[in-house]
Amino acid sequence: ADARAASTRDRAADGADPAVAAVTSRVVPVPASVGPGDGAFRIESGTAVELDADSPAGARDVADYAAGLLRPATGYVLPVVTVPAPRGLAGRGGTDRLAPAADAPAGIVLALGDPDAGLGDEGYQLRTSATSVLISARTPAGLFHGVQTLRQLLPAEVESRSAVAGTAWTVPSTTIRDVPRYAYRGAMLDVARHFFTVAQVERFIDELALYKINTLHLHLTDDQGWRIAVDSWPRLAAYGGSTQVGGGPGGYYTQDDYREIVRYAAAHFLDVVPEIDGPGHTNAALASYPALTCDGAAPPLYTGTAVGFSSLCVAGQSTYGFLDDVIREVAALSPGPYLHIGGDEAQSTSASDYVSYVDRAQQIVAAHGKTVIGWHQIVGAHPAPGTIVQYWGTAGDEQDVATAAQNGTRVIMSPANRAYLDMKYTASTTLGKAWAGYVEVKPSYDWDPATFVSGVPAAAVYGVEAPLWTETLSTSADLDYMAFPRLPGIAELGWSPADTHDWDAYRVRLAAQAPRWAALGIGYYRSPQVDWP
Ligand code: TNX
Repeated sequence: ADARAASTRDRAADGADPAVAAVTSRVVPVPASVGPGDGAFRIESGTAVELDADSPAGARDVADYAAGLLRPATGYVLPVVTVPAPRGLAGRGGTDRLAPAADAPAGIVLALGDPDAGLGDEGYQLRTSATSVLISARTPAGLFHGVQTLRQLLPAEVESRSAVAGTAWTVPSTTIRDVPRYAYRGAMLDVARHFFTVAQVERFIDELALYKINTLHLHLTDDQGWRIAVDSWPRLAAYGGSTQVGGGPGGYYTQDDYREIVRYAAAHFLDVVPEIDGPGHTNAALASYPALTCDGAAPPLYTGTAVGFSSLCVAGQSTYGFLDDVIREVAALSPGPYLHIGGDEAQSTSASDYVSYVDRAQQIVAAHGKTVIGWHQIVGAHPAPGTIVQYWGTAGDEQDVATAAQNGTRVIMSPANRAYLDMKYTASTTLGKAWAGYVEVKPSYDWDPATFVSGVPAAAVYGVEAPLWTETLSTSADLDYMAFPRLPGIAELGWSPADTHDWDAYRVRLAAQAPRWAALGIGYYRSPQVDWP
């Protein structure tokens, strides 16, 4: 019954263990290891969410979050209660004491501690008994991920925002020990081609958190719009943010708006990675400040969908002052470690200007205390120690990326023919693009980040990211339709151990998510590759 004795795949493969199947047939990403529990737990009207009285604020926040998730559908009070330390939870984090003390209220118990010293920054254990479900972790992030698993172990109606009568809120009997495969598990939202409001971004964050994604990459600037207020260059947002693809009004985030996105993301244990793309994809900036162009003439704002036509004047007098100001202000708004410098499709920049821009941008980002991420073309410059590149090719044979990775550059995997959420599913998908081919659900899941690019050592792969470009997408319903059902598959590639990878098993638990999406109001593509309920 030791969860560590066998991997999820071993247990699922023997097929004989219904306790394990109760988890592996429902939870995405599938947990690293699953075993039987000490009893099924049922949330009742008197259930409390418990934590140690001396728990830090981060753990209390997760307890409040968990109670807030479960209250609407259950209609229960679900008070968050603290247990005095002497009777407290420290011992419950251990592997031997599973159940709360006999006099403790039955409950959902959140315990900070590292029962086996292996849960790391994001791992957790979840153990059920007839009287409790105990989630233990070394960090609040781990507790939060454990709560997402608990959520998926409950009936899908738990996602309803109004009380649901007649449902037994039962968690199957299980013991789970779960740690992520990769530290970086991202999704990108392009808010430049179409602008998305703070509320729309927060809805997207909710969806990412459910699948244990820990990074939101925001593509903040492009030819069609500049979406973040920069106090030292105010026309970037005020003018450069005033339209979007198709000519709509566009928009931008004030610095307070952006802080709110960062706060909301942090409350869901996601970091925000801001991207300031350059030297290409910069028409909105050039239109706002003619001093950034080589001929001193501002181009008009752009509302089409072509790429590769714009470039900052790399040798121009204003360019690096502009870049330093922008990076300084954006870095100051960003508690996370990363800042993305773009670097893709610079087809209107000479090769030598490109190298000088990327090298200088890396220095500026470092001077403002952040680690650089850039699209993988930046390997053509001189990746600084620590720089991370984001691979968005399709072939997997890019020798320059392999060489950089062998020399220490880390790689985030976003192969466009697998991980791009804006690719059409089939020829009849009305939204999206098809330059990397059609990407049905199976190919989007059925690849290995560790081996996709030949010559990139597995240890150089830092994680995965699913980019959502928005030339063709302008509403939350559009985003949902392209992200679901592919986003959960990329999330599973990022979280679950490689040896759990199995399309036939995955498609079963993916199908089990559909009622949850229905309750959450997420419209999705009903791929014929999945037997939807
Ligand atoms: C390529 S991916 C781009 C974007 C487009 C996207 C559309 C990348 C780094 N650049 O500018 O929006 O394709 O799929």
